[in-house]
Amino acid sequence: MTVVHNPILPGCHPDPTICRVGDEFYLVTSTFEYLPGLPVLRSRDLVNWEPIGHVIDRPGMLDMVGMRSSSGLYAPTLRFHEGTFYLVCTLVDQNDGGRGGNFVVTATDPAGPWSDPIWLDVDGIDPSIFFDDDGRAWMHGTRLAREPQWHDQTEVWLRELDLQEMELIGEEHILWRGAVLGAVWTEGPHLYKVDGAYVLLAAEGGTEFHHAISVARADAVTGPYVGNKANPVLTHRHLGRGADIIGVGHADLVEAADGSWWSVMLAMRPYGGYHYNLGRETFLVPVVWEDGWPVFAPGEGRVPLEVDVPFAIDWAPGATQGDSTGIVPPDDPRWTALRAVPTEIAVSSGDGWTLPLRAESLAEPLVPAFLGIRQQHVDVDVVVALDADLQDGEEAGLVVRQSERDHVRLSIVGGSHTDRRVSAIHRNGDGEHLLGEMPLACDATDSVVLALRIRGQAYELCAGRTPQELDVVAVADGAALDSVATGGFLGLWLGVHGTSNGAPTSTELHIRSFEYVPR
Ligand code: 6LW
Repeated sequence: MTVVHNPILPGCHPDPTICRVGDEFYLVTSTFEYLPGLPVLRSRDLVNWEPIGHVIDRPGMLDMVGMRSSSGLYAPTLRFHEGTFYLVCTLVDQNDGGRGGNFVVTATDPAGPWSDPIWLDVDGIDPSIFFDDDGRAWMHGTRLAREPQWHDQTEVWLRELDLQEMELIGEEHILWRGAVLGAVWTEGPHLYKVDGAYVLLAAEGGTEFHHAISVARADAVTGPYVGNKANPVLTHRHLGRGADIIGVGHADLVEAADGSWWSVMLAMRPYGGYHYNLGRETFLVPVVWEDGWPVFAPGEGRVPLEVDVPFAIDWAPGATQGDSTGIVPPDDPRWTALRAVPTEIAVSSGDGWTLPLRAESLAEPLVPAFLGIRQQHVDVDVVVALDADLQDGEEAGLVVRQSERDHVRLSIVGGSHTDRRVSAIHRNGDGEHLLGEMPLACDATDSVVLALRIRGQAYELCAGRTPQELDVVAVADGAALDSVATGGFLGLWLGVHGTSNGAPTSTELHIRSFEYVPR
């Protein structure tokens, strides 16, 4: 018996989907505007997860340029059928630029390569796919209800998917509009067949404080679906904003080889007030079936901080699970870029990267010169050694990123030797505010060390010549950066950026090393 600590995937890992093939479980989460997108993790025991690849991992698979933050890759569903992995997902363009939509990709090896996306002619989000005993594939998902009486409400639709032509066929069925009267945003639906009955799991209440999991059942896949009297079967909304875990919802179910059932779901851990800078994280919860209905966390009724997993050998979480400390080398799967894969904009070099500056800035929904990883710990130090021979008007440095509108930069600015300095800037939608500044008494080609000392909501921004001689330039308020404060769906990313602010440039930023040290 091994005790596993929740969340199993700390940091921004929302909308988990899981399936099992033989002895192995596979899990994928949403990644929005970050690429590579949709990380695939493998586990033999539900406890230790090894990153094996990404579904969206090569240039040209998707065009996300221009899609603003919290657009991009939303909730996926992963399933396996007769030798093929199927992943269905939505590319959301919040600017409504006419791009995106629901797509399916396939692979024989979940580590990749995955096929190019095949677009499906259906609107809405959160697609899922269910294979019936007779081999028929049924797609379902959520979208705004069409009938006026359901104005502003979502509904779960179902249609058959022709696996040969990869297109939706036959009649559409509306399965579900939520369990609780007045509840909003029925979403994240998943269908299963358990003991001969069709079981529909869906989230409702919205992916924030009122999030909840409900379940309905039918004798035919097309319905009618009848809700469980115990709905919502799992939520933390009644525990109040002071609870250690909130926002429980968007769950998927899996049966282990020993016949036990488990659920992965998203939830948040607020701290420093009602803020969750780490974003929506992935949690594991045991499930039993009683009278044909799933019971989540039986006997407890809430997401436990510790879960006993009888078949787990050992609890030895890896880097993706937040158990790594020190230099993050270029081949570490935690690295992401914005709307491009890291190797499209940077070249690995020793322990770090060479990142050519780009004219695009962090304020635009384009492809800026940015490389970053998720903040996975409440208390963490990030130390980077950089050098860049910057020209006037250029800047390069550390970033705490929520979005184009909301981020904090600690940038080296000033091309000429004499006014070279480090500026701490908070961009909060309406404008930029200088948090602090410090002169840099060194040659333009000398290395500079920039550091973040994050302790709860205090983000101390430091600079100096060596990690041993750092001065505090400013302290940023993390509570202004999480999605409670800013809107959107994301946790914070910590990274490095460089921009010429619109001018042509040939400047290269050398990231000698990027250290991430949980405290
Ligand atoms: C996702 C929706 C949700 O599509 O948030 O928690 C949205 N649920 O199902 C973005 O992650």
